Amino acid sequence: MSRPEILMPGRMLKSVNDALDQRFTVHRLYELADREPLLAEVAPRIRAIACGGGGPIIDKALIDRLPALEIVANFGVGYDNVDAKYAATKGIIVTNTPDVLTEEVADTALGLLLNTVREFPQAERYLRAGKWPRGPYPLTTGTLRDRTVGIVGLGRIGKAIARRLQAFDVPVVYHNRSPQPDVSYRYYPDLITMAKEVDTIVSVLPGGAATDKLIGRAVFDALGPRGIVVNIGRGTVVDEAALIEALTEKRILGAGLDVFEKEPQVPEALIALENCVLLPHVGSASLYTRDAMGQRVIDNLTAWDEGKPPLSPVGETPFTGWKTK
Ligand code: 8YV
Repeated sequence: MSRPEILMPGRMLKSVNDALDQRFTVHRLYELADREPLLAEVAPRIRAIACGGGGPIIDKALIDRLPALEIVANFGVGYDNVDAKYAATKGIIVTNTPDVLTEEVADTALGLLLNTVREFPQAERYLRAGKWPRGPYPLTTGTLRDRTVGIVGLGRIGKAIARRLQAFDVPVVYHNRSPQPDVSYRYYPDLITMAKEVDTIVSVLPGGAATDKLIGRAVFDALGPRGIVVNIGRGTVVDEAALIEALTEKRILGAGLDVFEKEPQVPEALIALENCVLLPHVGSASLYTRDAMGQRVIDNLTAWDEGKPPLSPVGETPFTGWKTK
């Protein structure tokens, strides 16, 4: 029997490439200056896609070109790069990589929050610039000691962040579309109401139309001049232009961002600001965790190849059986 043919539109980890090559015929679009001839030739035979955030979008147009497609295995817990709703209408299963990155991303969130509040990157720049002998780094206005953190999007990662904050003795509340049954943190159905009552927001929300620019001017003004905003979810959730204004006018105290609206582009205006800490989307970016995420992609595709249920189908495409098996 011939090996199943799968499409890899963007670059993926070596471990993923090696494992997939052993089992499948992999067509790598990113290696080509013009992807069209190969895509046109292989499209009718493609039964799976292996992809990830930062690579080409798996949209309706691409899905429509692949009539034999059964599974889209995404590297990443977020899958705003895949039109999962449309895939569902075609009986295609989309999988992601939850759980294996939860603790890593929560670690990053705490690091980013501390760095933002206590200005550690700025203090380090001060030392490296040789300024310490001329006097100590100024005392920071911000501290975690008098803060209450409102988590926006209390899912698996949000809960791991909340657990860490509890260990830091920092009170936690949250805003979600619906309350979570397994936690005792105070729930706010309304984001602005929560923002008025806390001084710190950590967003873990996924991207997509439902969350687009949810955190904007109204939220910043509700937080007020002590306000800190940390975003570890998706950049599109924060209105970047409004954030730049709020930071420039000191209507909030600071921001810590691991994600941006148009990655890898980061607005110059943001880079120029001292009251924010900026990371190049490294929330899950350790070898340890990225390998585990890669293994999950491999496991989902292997399960499909063996006719078994996928390990982690996304909510839009619950598994009820494979299209052709
Ligand atoms: C990855 C992420 O950086 O899992 C996610 O949703 O944002 C990150 O862990 C991203 O998926 C890389 O492709």
